[in-house]
This record gives sequence, structure tokens and C-alpha cells, in this order.
Amino acid sequence: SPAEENECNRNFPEWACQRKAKLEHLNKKLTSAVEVLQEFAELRDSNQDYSRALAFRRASSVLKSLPFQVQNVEQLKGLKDIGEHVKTVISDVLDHGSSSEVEEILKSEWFKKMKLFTSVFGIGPSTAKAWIERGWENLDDAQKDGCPSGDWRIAWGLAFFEDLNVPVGRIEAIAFSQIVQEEAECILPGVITTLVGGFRRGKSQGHDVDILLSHPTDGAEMGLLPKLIAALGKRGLVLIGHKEKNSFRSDILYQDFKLSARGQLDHFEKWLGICKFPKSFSTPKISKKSKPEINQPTPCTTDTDLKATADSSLDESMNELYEPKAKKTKGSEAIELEPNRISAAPRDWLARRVDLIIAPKSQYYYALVGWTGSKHFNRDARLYAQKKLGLKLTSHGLFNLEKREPLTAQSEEEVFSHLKLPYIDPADRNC
Ligand code: DGT
Ligand code: MG
Repeated sequence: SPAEENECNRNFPEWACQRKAKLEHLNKKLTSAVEVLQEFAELRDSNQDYSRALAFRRASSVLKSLPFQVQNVEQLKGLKDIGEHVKTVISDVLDHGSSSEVEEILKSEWFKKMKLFTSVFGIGPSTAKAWIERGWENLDDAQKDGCPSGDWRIAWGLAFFEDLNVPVGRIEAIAFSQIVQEEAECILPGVITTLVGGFRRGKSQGHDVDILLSHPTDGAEMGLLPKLIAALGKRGLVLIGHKEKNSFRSDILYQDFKLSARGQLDHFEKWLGICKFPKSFSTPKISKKSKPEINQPTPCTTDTDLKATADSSLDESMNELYEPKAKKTKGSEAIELEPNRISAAPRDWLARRVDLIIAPKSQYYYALVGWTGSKHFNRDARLYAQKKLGLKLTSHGLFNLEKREPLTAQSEEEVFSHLKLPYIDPADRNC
């Protein structure tokens, strides 16, 4: 009833991180319209667009958490994140089935090209804009020119564009993370492997597979990543990737709130890359006969193998294999030809984006929250921590900048209680 709705709006929690937002909600038609405006603003990416994008994101987040289906804008009375612009869009959708502003954007050539170009691994809005300014219409134009920046992500992203734009299914993601768990357990018994990102929030599909690794003993996780990549490589699962060293520095952290205000970057040791998922990964396990690969206990790398990969010289040669040979030859010819040659050859696997993140146990639960997302949940929780509590929240911890001390957590629940927030289940963080 209107009275109940009014009451609901009055008590509606101000922050997205205080609300439950399930994947399935009652106002999908409205949120998809608002999200087009948000995306358009994000792609235009001027300072003004940044705050517009934020306003649309907040509005769509409110719609996702509403316990009723909006049928007229009157029902939105009292909700502070729904501004006049959004109300107009919503009325249009409610009255005419669509919003003319949204339709215009969807029709615009600029938007279509930006969406296409930014869907290439390694391409952000600024490179996409530069491509458009060069007059490029499609990915063939980009392919023809090769990979002008010599960035390995773009070269491989272009060569495997089709594979990488087929959504990763939940079954594949689980099959792969089980293998990661097995291999990691051989290298570091007791290792904790968690499938994070959208899959942890209950999504059935994603654009990549995010896996967080840790170990109950702080520090034991050091050295795991290169061995793990080598072990996955031995199993034929690695196509290309790049390791980033841990760059966490508490002295820099305590300086101010501003660090990574716009970005989402953290400082964990990680591997960002592309893996080869055998097609059998996406076949549900039906009978023993059909696809035995992921059912059988898989022999993992032996102890001697481990010693070998621990050997630093071998480690180096492994790096060569799984890291781009950046500009060894003149220009970027080498990294351009290789990905195209591999993608054109017959193969029984799909290329999939994988992120492997290593967190020490002392930072693990914050990393878990950060890498579970959603992105808006993180942004909102970080802003909430700063504005309401005067604390800095990152994927590394929650920090009191004045006292220069971290608030440590032994569980995800404790992260929420430090934040003075009700615990929100991962499935309810789809805000
Ligand atoms: P997807 O893969 O399209 O289904 O969507 P998500 O929600 O898995 O998003 P994704 O894969 O871009 O990132 C997973 C979560 O991890 C997301 O909530 C944001 C967070 N995240 C991504 N990259 C970074 C990063 O570099 N640093 C931090 N702290 N968080 C990140
Ligand atoms: Mg993901």
C-alpha cells in the first residue's frame, strides 16, 4: 500500500552497504535503463561525467534494493538518491516502455564503438577514444594496425576476443578453481582457495574467474604464486599472463584517504592472465563415461617437480613462458604474431580471463570482501567508512589513520562488525 511504501522509503538505509541487494530484484527494467546512462557517463569519463555516473549508480542501487516494484514515480518519494533526471527516465520507461534518452544512447555509433572497444581485455575508455579518433570502426581495424602500444593484454585480448566475450559459466569456473585448489594444496598444504568475484555473489556467469588464495599462517603464502602458475602451466592450462609483485606499504597507506579514490587497485601479489579451459570444463558431469577429466582425482605436481620449480633458474624460464616477451624484438611484432597464430590453430579449449590473488591471512577477510564485490558495494562501503567512521577501508584492511593502526579481522563477519554494519551475505551484495 502507498502508506507502507512511504514508511519503507522513510526507513530506507542511506548506504548501499547497509542494504540487501539480490541478483534477482523487482525493478530490472528500470535499472537497465539507468545503467545505460551510467555506462555512457563512465565512458565519456570527464570530471562532470564522473559525478553523473556516480549519481546513476546510486540511483540504480536503490532500485535494486526496493522491496516493491515501482509502478509510478510517486512511489519513489523520500528516497534521496533518486534525483529528478532519474525520475524522468523512470517515468518514460513506465509510461512508454522505454526512455528516449536511453534509446538515443543505444543507437549512437560512438557508444556502440566504445562498448565494443572497451570489451577488449586491456582497453579502457581512453584507449577506446583514441581508436575512435583514428577513425577505427571495428576490431578488424585494430587488428590491421596490430597492437600499437605493444601491450600484451591488448594483443592477446584482440586475438582471443571471441573466446573472451563468451561468458564464463559457473560450472567452468568451479572446475578451474578446483584444479587451482588441488595444485595449490600440493605446493602449500593447508592453502585456502576461494572463488570470488561475481560467482561468490551467486552469479551464474561472469567475464572472468577471480580466485583468492591465502594460508592460515601469515607469510606462508609467499612464493606460492610462481609455483602455482608453473604447475598450471604443466597441466596445459596457461596461455599468457603477468605477475604483479606485492606492493603493499603501510607507510603510504597511512598518508591519506585519497589513494585509489577512483581506481579500485590493491597491492596484493597477483597474476592476471588468460587460461586455457578445456571444452570439457563446461560440460556438466553426467556419467562416468562422458567426461572423466574433472571427476578423477588428478595427480598433481610431484615433490621433485616442486623442487625443480622452486629452483630459481627454472623459475626464470617459467616466467619466460607465461609472461609476455615484452619488446624483445624490434617493435612489438613478436607479441602480435604469436597470439594470432595460436588463436587461429585448431584447439579444444577456450581462452578465459583469470585473476589469481594472493593475500596474507592477516589481510585475508578484507581481501575477501574487496574481491567479492560488487564494485558498487566496495565503493559505497569505502565511502561510508570514511564519512561515517573516519576509517580507511581497502582490500588490505580497515585503518585508523590518526592512531595509525589497523582493525584486524578473523572473519568476514568481523569486518562488518568493525564497520558497524549488519552482516550482509555475499548473495546480497549485488547492489
Ligand atoms: P564479472 O566478472 O563480470 O562477473 O563481475 P565481477 O563482479 O566478478 O567483477 P570483476 O571480476 O571485475 O572484479 C571482482 C571484484 O573484485 C569486484 O567487486 C571488484 C574487485 N576488484 C576487481 N579488480 C580489483 C582490483 O584491482 N583491486 C581491488 N581491490 N578489487 C578489485
Ligand atoms: Mg569477475
